[in-house]
Amino acid sequence: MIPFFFSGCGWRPRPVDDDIPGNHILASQLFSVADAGKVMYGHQDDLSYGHSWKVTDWKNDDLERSDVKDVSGKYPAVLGFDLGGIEVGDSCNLDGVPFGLIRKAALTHRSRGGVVTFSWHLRNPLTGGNSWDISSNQVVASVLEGGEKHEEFIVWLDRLADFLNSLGKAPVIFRPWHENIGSWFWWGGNLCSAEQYKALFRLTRERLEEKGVENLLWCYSPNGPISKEDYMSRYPGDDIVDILGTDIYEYVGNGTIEEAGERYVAQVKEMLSVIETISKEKSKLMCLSETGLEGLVDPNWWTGSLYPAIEGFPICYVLTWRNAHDKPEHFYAPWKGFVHEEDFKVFSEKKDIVLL
Ligand code: BMA
Repeated sequence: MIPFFFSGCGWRPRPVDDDIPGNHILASQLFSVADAGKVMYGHQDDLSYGHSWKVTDWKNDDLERSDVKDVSGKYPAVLGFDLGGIEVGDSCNLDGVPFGLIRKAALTHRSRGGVVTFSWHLRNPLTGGNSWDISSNQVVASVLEGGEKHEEFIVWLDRLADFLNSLGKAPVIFRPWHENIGSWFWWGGNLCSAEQYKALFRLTRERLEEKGVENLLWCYSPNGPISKEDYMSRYPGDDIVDILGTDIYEYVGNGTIEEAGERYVAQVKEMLSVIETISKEKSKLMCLSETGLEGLVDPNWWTGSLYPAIEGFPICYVLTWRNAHDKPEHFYAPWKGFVHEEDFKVFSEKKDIVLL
């Protein structure tokens, strides 16, 4: 938990000794961004692949390619990666990205002045399936103390800890157990009790810290929009969470693109208003941890939906999801040659949007 004090112009980390921990520096960086009324733009997997390319020889690659940079001339300020697969000792994550590349990209991005965030779509320890395997509602129970998979799960956490420790002093935002009010992951709303969920989050933080992982900012990111009551119903605790986030996507469904855009703007505003209230009460950072419109089917999505949805909220960053290189329709950020180029450029040049 990072101690904070109110400086008059915003919440900032308390001054600490000469040897300031990396996560305090990162928190300070994020608070300064939000205090200045700015929002960092982020993109998942940005340096490892894009819409129609991927890094193949990562050890000899300077990681200078980025779909966002191809379009705007700048890297995203925030870079997201997923650690799903690290728990079982795989060499690549669930989307085929080598963990060596993830480490190199994270360190490269940090050295360029950017911020790194990790999500974790880990396997299902009870069934052997993936994160989306919700065939049992006993999975969370099984990994908690006294559960049949507890010991094995500790090994999973230790493998995660080894990877995080291999980043040295580079601080990152860690965002496990996300979208936990819905019921599509094995840690979801109908798959465990609130107490079990909170215990899972606490176990994760405590075990990582026991293994010497102290350079993280921990983000809680339920799916939105939900009420304040629902958001707080599974909140793991002020000593566990550093950043309040939420994941909200735009879906077109059976209606028109215009209706989807209006619905999305209303939902994001509603959710960010709820989180803003909590963040003020608790002196916590806030962000829009995942968002997007798959395939960007609205040509004005950046200036017509995303920007109006987040404008004026003190979020330190917004992250759009990945541009899959092997699924042509599965993309959430612009790429060179796509109709969105111009609209994204206008968005990226707004005075309150930060790229690198
Ligand atoms: C999902 C999709 C999947 C991917 C997963 C983890 O939203 O993009 O294809 O495997 O995230 O990155």
